[in-house]
Amino acid sequence: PEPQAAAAVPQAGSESLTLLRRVGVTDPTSLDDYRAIGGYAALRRAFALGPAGVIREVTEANLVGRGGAAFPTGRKWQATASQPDHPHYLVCNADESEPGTFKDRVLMEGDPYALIEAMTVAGYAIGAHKGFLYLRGEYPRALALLQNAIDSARARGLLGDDVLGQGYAFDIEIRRGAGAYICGEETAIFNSIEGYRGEPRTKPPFPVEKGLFGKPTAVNNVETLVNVLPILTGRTAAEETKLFCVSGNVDRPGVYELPFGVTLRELIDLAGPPRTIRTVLLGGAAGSFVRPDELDIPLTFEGTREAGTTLGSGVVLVLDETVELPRVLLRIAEFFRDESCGQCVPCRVGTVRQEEALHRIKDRTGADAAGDIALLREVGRAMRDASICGLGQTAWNAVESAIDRLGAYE
Ligand code: L3W
Ligand code: SF4
Repeated sequence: PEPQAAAAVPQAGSESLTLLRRVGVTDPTSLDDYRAIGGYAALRRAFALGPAGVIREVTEANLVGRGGAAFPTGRKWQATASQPDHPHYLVCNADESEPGTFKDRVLMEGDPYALIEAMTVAGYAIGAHKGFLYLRGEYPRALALLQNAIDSARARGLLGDDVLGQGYAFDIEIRRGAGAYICGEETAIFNSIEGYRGEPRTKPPFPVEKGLFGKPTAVNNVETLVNVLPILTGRTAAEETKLFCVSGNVDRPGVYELPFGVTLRELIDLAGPPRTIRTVLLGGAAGSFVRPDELDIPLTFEGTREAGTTLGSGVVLVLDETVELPRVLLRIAEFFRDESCGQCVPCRVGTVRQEEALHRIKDRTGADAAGDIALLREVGRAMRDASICGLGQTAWNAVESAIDRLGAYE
């Protein structure tokens, strides 16, 4: 066991864990250990069910994507599987780059075989024979562990021409990102794998129809895929969990696995809250700030949406009363300006204008705050309505929430 992995999971060893059950407890380099505690039972069950049966179970379990957008996984798989065009591809989006997000890293470093097994199940369900694992370039440890897992699985007939002797061929290739946040956007991943600049494509057509190399492709986040294993081995809907990445001013930062519906307050209490909470950034840089009197929000995709915020990729960044909000907002704006791929005007220009306005407000130079806030709203609306991809569409979310919910500049 790696102490590093255990530290990242404050609940390590707890009976209540499903997705993190093995993290910090078993040796991530040992296929034998993985199989000894239930590994590859889900793939065997998948072969017994057949592709349509797997998709049915995933659909009935109401699994939704864990990258932030919560799209139903069963629907995505069904749409890919039913395309007449071939080959079909599976892409695992492991380019975890959302600020404050580190759950996929913990899964990949602590339980790499689970992801390899889950990708094999997904590939089988959608009729793919090749899966690409698009990994964040700054995760060298995950790379080594995943490559070891792929190689040893292949050597034991769990990948390759005849997986588990079932006549199904599937293999996995790792591709590394090179440091660009935008390459986590699903269609930018396709361009990156194909050898082009990592720029998003317009949607539709959706990847399920025209994805990697123009072929039907299912793109799934790491946590989404890993959820398929307990679904196939009998987890009930009531036992479904979510990974939360808790950071900032708490005593025990790390990845927490909890049932959906736990409140923000309960989660922060587990992590050891500061004396006074000024705000919590929920959902990442593309998410929104919430007030200390809003901590009873239930952490479900619907609950957070109804409260006018988002669960996103599970970011919970806790900030105490010492936080300098204008500086945090400026940092977020710098991030989006840096990471915009520059392909479309609203985002390329809007992220620069947003940063400039936040600079002026912070330094109180140039126009007064009211004028700059009006400008921010106008630029924000243009980015949200007219950008090609999620980056530009959400680049104003956090700033808007700080102005409207927190009164950041009052
Ligand atoms: C078939 C349709 N497929 C939608 C598919 C689509 C995609 C998925 C979600 O991510 C989130 C945002 C932030 N037929 C379909 C269809 N799909 N309609 O469903 O699609 P979409 O467009 O709603 O979202 P998206 O662009 O995939 C946006 C989050 O991502 N984000 C950053 C995330 C960062 C991480 C990380 O670091 N791990 O996740 C930034 O915006 O929360 O909700 O597959 O093809 N009719
Ligand atoms: Fe690139 Fe931004 Fe346009 Fe997305 S919204 S395609 S990141 S310029």
